[in-house]
Amino acid sequence: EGEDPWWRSAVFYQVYPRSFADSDGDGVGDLRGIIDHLDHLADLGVDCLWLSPIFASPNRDMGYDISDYRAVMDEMGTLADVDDLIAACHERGMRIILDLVVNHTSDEHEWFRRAVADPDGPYGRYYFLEEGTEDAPPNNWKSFFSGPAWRWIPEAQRWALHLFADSQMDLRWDNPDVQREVADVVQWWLARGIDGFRLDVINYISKAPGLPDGHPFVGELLEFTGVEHYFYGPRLGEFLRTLRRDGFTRNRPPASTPRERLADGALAGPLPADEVGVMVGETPGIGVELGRMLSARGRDELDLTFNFDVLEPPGRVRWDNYAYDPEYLKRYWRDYLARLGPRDWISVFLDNHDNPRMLSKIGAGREADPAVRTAIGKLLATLQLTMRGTPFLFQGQELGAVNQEFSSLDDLRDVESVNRFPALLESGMGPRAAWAQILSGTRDHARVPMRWTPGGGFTTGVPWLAGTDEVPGFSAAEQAVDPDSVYSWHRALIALRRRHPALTRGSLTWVAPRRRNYLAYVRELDGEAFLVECNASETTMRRPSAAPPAEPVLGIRDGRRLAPWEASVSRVL
Ligand code: TEU
Repeated sequence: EGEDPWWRSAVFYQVYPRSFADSDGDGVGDLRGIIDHLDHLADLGVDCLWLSPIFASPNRDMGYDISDYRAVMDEMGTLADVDDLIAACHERGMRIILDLVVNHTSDEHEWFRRAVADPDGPYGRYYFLEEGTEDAPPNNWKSFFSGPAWRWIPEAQRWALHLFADSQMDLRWDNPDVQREVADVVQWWLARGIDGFRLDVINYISKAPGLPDGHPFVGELLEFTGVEHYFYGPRLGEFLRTLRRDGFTRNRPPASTPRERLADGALAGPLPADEVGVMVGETPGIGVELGRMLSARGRDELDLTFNFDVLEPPGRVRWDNYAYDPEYLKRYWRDYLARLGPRDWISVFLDNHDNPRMLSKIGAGREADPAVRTAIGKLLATLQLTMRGTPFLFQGQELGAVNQEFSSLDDLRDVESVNRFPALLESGMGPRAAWAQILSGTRDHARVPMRWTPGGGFTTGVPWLAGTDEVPGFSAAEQAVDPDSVYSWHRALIALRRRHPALTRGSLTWVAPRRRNYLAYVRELDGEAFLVECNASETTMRRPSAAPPAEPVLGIRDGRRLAPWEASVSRVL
């Protein structure tokens, strides 16, 4: 692999299993459903699937609250189904990674039950079980899902830390037993044949010793109080290196520190051949510099990170209703590419299961016109699949999926939204303003079932969460046979990437970056160059003279103008 590990040129595709395909009519997506639809993904050209959690879970946070890391969630199938899915992926030349949620476990995990039963015993040290009295939590940290980050556990007469829902108990990583348990889970799954893990909120696992109070935030960022004490904790790098060595490496190499390997001259060389699992970090809030450090070659921490700054321009939060300015996309990408070194790499994403659809944020209502919706869907695909970095598509992006028209809280299932609405009312906000926030930001926009057929096709039963989008033309069945669809565009782009390494490994040079709403760059490698050109606006644009002469490969190319929302890839002459 060396300088060019497989995941650098791969296209990843995130499956949200609960909402992908339901094979048995219980309204919840399952592993058989994924297997039945693998050809959709193979046909699209996907290289690696990432499955959101499929492990046993009471589903307070839809699988991000795991009660057994070695068992499959009842509604989703069995271990034998996972084995079949792994085999079915590998048969098609695809890889598969799972979601490792180990900042916390469900309060129904055996470890937590034992901890509560005997807080002074060995399992008591798996969690943050702090002594105290019921009226005074150990510090002022807030939970991301509203309220304090502490829950009083009467049976144990202790406080338990939970950065997320009050049933998601934070694990104590400074306990070597916890590190060993997690490494064992990783080894167990690698032995079953998976190709790595996406590691949930992995930058939160090292908490500042003594758990000091956070400096309080005000207003919208209230839920972040305490974040400075765990978002890049003092032992984070060490925990990750240990996890890589004991979990992700099949044949444990002789212990050596990065410094020793540097002395060996090994840092400049290929990664050890026994490295088996890719480590994709979900890393909220780390920014470019820390992200770069966490995934730097030879530091042996993460392989890829997610930088969430792309999701909202400064001054905006997910709960705001606003039109996302595509100029910001350009500014964001220019800025981070300028700060990454030639050996650095990052993941490139626009959608996931925690956010409203980027297509709708940019469309800001204009995507109600199916032609505009298609055009913006193609434009975003063009940028994401030709940007420098590893693209992570989220299910539905290839179909031009948009936000939903939920009408009340009863339509929603996400714990974050369900908790947040009453918390906003309690803070003095009126019900209308509170609902407007939820409607802008709810994670359920992205979690509605895939539209396989015009009528749905996700389940024969009642879906666990209902989608409201019924616009004709945007189901998988319709798009697969339409050469002008968002799906066909994705497929053509991915095929092009495969054939031309300039689009993956090539250099990237911006063209006329100061031209507003014009997002264009040249990707070049070994004498082959492609021009990517987008008009991210609803008005016709004159083509800048700085664009090099080129012939279109994907899309049409009028010599003088770019149509509204037009995107194209051309070969530079
Ligand atoms: O998300 C972590 C995270 O920081 C956020 O995206 C979070 O969901 C929200 O934006 C806070 O306001 C990961 C998972 O992707 C998410 O689904 C889980 O709920 C969360 O961790 C807890 O496991």
